[in-house]
Amino acid sequence: MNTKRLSVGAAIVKFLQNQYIARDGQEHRLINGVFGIFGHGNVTGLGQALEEYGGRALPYYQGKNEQCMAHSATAFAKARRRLGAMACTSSIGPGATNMVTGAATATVNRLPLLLLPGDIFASRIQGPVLQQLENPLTQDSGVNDCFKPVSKYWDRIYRPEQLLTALPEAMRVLADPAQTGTVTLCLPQDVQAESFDFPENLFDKKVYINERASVTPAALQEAVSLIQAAKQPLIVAGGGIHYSEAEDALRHFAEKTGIPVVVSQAGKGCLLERHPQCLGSVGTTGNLAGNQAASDADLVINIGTRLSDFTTASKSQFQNPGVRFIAINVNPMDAHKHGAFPLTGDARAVLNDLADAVGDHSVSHEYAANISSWKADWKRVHAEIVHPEDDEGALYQSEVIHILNEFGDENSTTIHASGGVPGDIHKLWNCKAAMDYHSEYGYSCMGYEIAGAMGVKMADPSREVYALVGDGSYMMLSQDVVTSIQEGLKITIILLDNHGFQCIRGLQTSCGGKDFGNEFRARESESSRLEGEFVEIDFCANAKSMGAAVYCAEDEASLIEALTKAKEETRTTMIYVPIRLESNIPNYSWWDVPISGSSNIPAVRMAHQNYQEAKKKQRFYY
Ligand SMILES: Cc1ncc(C[n+]2csc(CCOP(=O)(O)OP(=O)(O)O)c2C)c(N)n1
Ligand SMILES: [Mg+2]
Repeated sequence: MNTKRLSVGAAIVKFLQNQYIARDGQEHRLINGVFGIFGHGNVTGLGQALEEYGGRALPYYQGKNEQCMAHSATAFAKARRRLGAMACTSSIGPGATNMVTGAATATVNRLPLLLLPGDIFASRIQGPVLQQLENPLTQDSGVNDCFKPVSKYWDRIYRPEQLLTALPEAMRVLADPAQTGTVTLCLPQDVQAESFDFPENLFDKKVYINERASVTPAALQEAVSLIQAAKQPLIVAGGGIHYSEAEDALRHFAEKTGIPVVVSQAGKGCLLERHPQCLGSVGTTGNLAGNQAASDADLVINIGTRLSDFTTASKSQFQNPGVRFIAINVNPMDAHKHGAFPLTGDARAVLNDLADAVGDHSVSHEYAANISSWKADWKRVHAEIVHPEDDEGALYQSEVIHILNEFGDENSTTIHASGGVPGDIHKLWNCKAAMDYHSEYGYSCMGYEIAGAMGVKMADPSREVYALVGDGSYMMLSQDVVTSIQEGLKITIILLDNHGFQCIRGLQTSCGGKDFGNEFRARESESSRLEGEFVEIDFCANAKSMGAAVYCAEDEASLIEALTKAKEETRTTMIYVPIRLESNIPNYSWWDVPISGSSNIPAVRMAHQNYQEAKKKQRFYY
């Protein structure tokens, strides 16, 4: 066996440079670069190896916060439809644990992310290294064990030769659409610098082939029987359709059968809202039409969705007493949810086969007429929301979303993740292209927006990328403005200032609670609560100090002007928009948020009663 003597760090770099993923005959690089922040736990190991061997084949991108690195990498993978990922290297201790939130974000969203946190010495002779957490029970434990529950594959490399089995496992999991998520390879700092005679074929080009698996004819036939028996079938389209590039297959199947389509957050854009059969968003943040269809449906075909509580309105959305489910999903866990008849396979492959198998079956004229009329109802309400009569004063968030929606085109992508934006935008946004809406709503992680926007721009530099971010989320993580300037990755940040965590305040007060702890107000001496004046935050100066171009917008005209100027800018730009504290969008569904039944506050007790009543609509499907 021919061997090559390399350090562990160098072997990892050389290995990653030769990993590919292929689908439909097209090859893509699996690992497209490494984000990193160095410390003693990686600078002389993997860091040195990246300097010596990385080059253009595995470029290094300097992070500013390890959590952000993971978010950028995750957004990159989402924008590449899982046909490409990034790695992140950190030092030991805090650098590593800063990535735990990012790891969970990727795994929850079923997106590939490779983490290479530094780890404490394998040899242990030097005693507790700086930043080591000691455990009196065992020395075989450390902070990197925190990655286990948030990873789809986790390993710690105590000896160089363990790479021979760990690296292929890591790649297999990253490249597998049913398994993918965060892969964590913990790298003790001494092992990173150790040398070994690695077999040369470890560095051969390797292609992981993403086969489009379908299901048996018998399974298709069973699904067809369920479809033929249904009077009001409905498709719930999720992100898996994007990952499978199955948008055309979905449209074809829907048009052939007349079955309407509603979309989860990740499923936005699978069928554009302008299509007569697309009823838009469903569930807790669903719109009038989508939720009407979902409430009545007697057969729900879930495609590429993990059925989060927002999609199912905490299992209260599907109210037809006889409702049955079919699920098309690469992931068996998702395919079996809600007692569905499972079609475990690739969305495009299964949809195409199902379209053939279903023959010329189509929904009734009566149902088709209902679909059109629900859609028309929502169109009217949508217009009222985005053009409010009461247009004095600051813009509503709904107006900002609509103006951006109108301004953008097929080549722009808008990113959102947390705060009040996801609920509003899920209802209001009319997609112009499959990938113009990027939602991280699996983990709804504050701080994802700016880092994520940068990842999307890296994945496709030709796109105009917008981050819709609340003032709270901006304060949590905004330092990647600097990274975006450093890398020449222009993004446009739209900062929605409403003086605080307003969507949570809205939830609090709608549940009978008193206004408490959510707004950015000064502490008042008398009540000793945060009830004083709003604290003044100069967000424009903040963004400017990091190198961004900055515009302010207060009304429709100035927002359109700012968006026009921002589009002409070549560097990262922030548009600061003060918005109203309150929302003008009605709710068409429910979300399970428990409320105390023994509070002394009458409004809370009343809200508890309403909660108990609403909970009766919660169903168990098996
Ligand atoms: C990391 C993280 N911490 C806490 C939360 C809970 N949370 C959800 S929305 C929100 C408030 C967000 O404030 P802001 O970004 O200003 O948006 P707004 O609610 O004002 O629309 C909080 C604290 C979260 N989603 N993520
Ligand atoms: Mg806010």
